[in-house]
Amino acid sequence: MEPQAAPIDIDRTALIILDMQRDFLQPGGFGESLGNDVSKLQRAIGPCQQVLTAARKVGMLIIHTREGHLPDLTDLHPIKLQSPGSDQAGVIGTEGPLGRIMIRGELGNDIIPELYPIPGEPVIDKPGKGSFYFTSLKCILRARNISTLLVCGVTTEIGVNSTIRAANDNGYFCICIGDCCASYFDEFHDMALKMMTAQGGILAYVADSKTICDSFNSMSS
Ligand code: C5J
Repeated sequence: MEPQAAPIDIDRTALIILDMQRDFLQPGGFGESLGNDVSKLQRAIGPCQQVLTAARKVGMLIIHTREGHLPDLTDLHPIKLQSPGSDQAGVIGTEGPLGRIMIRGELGNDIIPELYPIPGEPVIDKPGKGSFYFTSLKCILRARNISTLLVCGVTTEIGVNSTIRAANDNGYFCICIGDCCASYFDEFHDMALKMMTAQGGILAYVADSKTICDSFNSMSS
């Protein structure tokens, strides 16, 4: 773990698996519509599955998120829809092979089968990149007295980074599970992790899935 080892208190820790949706990970979704190579995100699936299985075994709070919008687009602000000059201009809400892009209830908006939530695991639908923006996340964390977040998912530099920055400002200690995150851009993934751990872990600590699983497994054995 970087910058140093930190103990994990299962009762006060939540695992957040961020936006592991078809829209980002599979052909025909939002990510590909922006010209990205979605195969670059596949590498996070296996490690996420291992952490998810180990977290379920120790009974930790597990939260899944999905980025998406209401079918009538009333929660989509014009900046996000149009982003003047960006590749994403006008894409959200249009029909694609996985249904309407980034719209709640559509196939593409849902979580990939490999990491599908089971009953009892909260699923947070969020209109923004970060997980605190207009969601009930803080409420759920407070109700369970959570102080530490294990964060993983896609993409490292956008959804994961936005969530960790807001979590840090809200007083949560974050550990990002590096190999459970992925980006369409290798250099952004690497730099996003570096930015978190710089200056003694100014935003978060970073660990790999093996370290996290070993720590869970030692608790459950
Ligand atoms: C993006 C995200 N990349 N959750 N969202 O638009 O990373």
